[in-house]
Amino acid sequence: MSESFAVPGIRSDDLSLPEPTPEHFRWSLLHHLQYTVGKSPEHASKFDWRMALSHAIRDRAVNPWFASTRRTWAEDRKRVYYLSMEFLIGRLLEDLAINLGLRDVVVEVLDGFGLSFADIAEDEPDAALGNGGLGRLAACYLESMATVGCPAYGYGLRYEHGLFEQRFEHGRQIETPENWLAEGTPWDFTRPESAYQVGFGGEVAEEDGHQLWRPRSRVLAAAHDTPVVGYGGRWANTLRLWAAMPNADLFDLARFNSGEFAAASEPEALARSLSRVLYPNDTTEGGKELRLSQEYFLTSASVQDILRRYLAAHDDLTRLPEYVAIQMNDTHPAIAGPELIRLLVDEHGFGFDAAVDVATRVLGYTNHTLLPEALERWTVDLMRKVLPRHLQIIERLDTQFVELQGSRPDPVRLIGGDQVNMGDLAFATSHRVNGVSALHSELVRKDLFPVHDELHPDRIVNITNGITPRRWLRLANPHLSRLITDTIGEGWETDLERLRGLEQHADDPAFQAAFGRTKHLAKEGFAGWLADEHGIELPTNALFDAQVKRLHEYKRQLLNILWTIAHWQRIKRDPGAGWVPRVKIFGGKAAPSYHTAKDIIRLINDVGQVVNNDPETRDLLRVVYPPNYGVSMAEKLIPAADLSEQISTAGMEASGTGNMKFALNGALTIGTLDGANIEIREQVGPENFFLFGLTADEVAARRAEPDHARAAIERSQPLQDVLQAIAEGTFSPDETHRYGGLLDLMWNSDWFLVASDFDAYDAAQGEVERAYRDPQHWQRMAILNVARMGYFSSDRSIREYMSEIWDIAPAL
Ligand code: 26V
Repeated sequence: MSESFAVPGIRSDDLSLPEPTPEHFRWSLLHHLQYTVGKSPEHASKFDWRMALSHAIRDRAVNPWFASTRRTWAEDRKRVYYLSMEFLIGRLLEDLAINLGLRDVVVEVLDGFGLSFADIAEDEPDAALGNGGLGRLAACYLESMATVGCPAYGYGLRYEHGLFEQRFEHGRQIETPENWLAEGTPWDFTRPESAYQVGFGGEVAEEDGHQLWRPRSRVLAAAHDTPVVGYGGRWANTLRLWAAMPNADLFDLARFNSGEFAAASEPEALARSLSRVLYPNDTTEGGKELRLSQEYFLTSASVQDILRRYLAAHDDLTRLPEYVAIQMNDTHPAIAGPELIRLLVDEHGFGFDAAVDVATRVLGYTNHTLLPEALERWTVDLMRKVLPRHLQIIERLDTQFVELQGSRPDPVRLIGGDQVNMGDLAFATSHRVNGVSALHSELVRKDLFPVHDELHPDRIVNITNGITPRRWLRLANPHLSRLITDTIGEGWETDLERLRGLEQHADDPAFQAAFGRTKHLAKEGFAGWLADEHGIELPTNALFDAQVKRLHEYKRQLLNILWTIAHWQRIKRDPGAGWVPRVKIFGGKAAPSYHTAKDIIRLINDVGQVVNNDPETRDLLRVVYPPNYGVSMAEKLIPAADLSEQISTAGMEASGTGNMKFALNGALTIGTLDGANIEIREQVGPENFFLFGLTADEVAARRAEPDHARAAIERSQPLQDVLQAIAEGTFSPDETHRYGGLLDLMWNSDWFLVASDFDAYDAAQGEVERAYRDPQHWQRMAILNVARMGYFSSDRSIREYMSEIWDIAPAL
């Protein structure tokens, strides 16, 4: 904490900027170019202009930000703190320009200089501080909290390196480090005064009846704040990211001066490693000390900051739940329960039970997956080594939890055998636990936490995920956005249910044609980008069929590529059968150590090699896999897609949010009854959705059948032909047995039921073909999809969190 030099009497309101007229904005841009970036217009590069422009726009975020913060303090409002190891933000320049209502002015001013806004925006690296769905959800929720006026802070880590970059070499995934901070970021404000010590290791001593934790080492958490401005600029919140900083005493100057440079810097490097890199796995491998340390680093700094802010205005910590809600994004910050209890007991004189009561009423936990391998568990030994005091607290919570279960023979344990179960811990220390779609929440109740649910029947609630329509429609799809506004007027951006107004135009041939033109423009945009960036030419008259998401067996990219092979074989057998030309688009990264997922990537690329170079089928079928899928690629691709592949094994995709982005942009879904697909289908109407596949119950039953894989393959001639072609090396002529591993999985285990669902998927793809041949029919279905997607705005999700979990009223 640094000493206050506050100057009373000068009010920040007096410093407000003049109206953002083109004249003023032009001045501001040139001013920042010259005095912030230090370049003259004659010598500026694209980067220089981007930095100047970002600063000119950021200036405009400051006043709403201050005003919101002041109001929250003045009205002593409850705040929500969203703790997440991931925030997959993407780019911010255009997002802020749109939300602040500056986009048109910016374009005009840049035009005046002969500069293109799109070009400059494209220069910004993505902030890829997340793996996939969970991280992107956190980013959408931040934006919605600012839009609906929910006083909130996002807390995360300021990773120096975000999610790795993906390249392909001979079809194989190669990972290279991501470096978004290399050129610096214009968005954040460094807050050296908001820094906290986070302790690790050491031991717990008893001192007159009290437990005292003496950590072995301490790392400094330094705050970096980015303003998050809601649509219309009426409210702004803070995303506070912690950077790990070595304490000054860690650097051994004497050693350095005597020439031992590396050794002198080692403890420093170790401290910094806490925020060095985002873990690229989206499932735990267990026993990773650095990962646990990162989680505690985020959690401890955030909880300290939260208590400091509360105590600046209050003194009674028993009333914390009236002013503070902490949401845990999955179990990654689940050490928040023990940490809060520790601070209340060890530093604020609470009794254990009173501390547990306060913590539980403050905390909420969102579960994002049922996959057993993704449920975090830490060994007791590791916990003792890194967080000995927290282990004591968890042990006591475990004892109480077992007592609560009375005489139950095989009680659920927070510590089972030699492992701490973070899901059970998060449940036990939260007043609400939510799943992220209706089906998922049901399975959380029945399969994951049945005993907890029996003990606390009101604790589990469902909050179906949502997406922000500002980024995923207004920003990503300007042509469709304009058509929507021209048709139903303004206001849909913050009241997405208004899209219903499009329903009445679904049968109007003129509107269908206009709608079709927006899709075509988006396809040309994506195709142009693909040609410029990757030298791949696409026929834009073809059906664009897209599956983009992390590579995972349960998401079944394998099913998609196997069907693609079957389709190719059929075209070759009967090239004149009037096939609908298709482009199969894949995108997504595999965890570096996930070998099966990497084999699937390679197979897709190998199939592309053969299919795209086959003169017989080239005009009818393409397979493209642009590398390094992320938020920015999604913004270009999703508006261009006709068909959205949401084909996970039923019961395994918690929700999905890509499914929502595609449907909102007028792609039709081919999908299983899984996650939010079920609710999307209900909303858009079953006749406007291509459904196939086993249900979650049927999946469980099928898995119990011995040899289900072999039996299913033997029932399907097309699938046999596909597997045989792969086995013969059709797609790997230089290495016939390259896919032996995948084939073995298909024949002998097939946990994800690719074979069992193959024929149903094939039939649904046949339906797609038939529907696409009738453009008016297709257009009508697509329009109805857009019109009925209002429910999936993240504003709706956030309002539900506010009323059902956080008990916060909107400030707007
Ligand atoms: C786990 C771990 C474990 C350690 C290494 C890093 C890491 C990163 C992420 C995860 C959990 C992944 C869970 C996840 O992303 N779930 C997705 O959440 C989306 C938002 O709710 C949802 O739409 C997807 O269906 C779900 O898969």
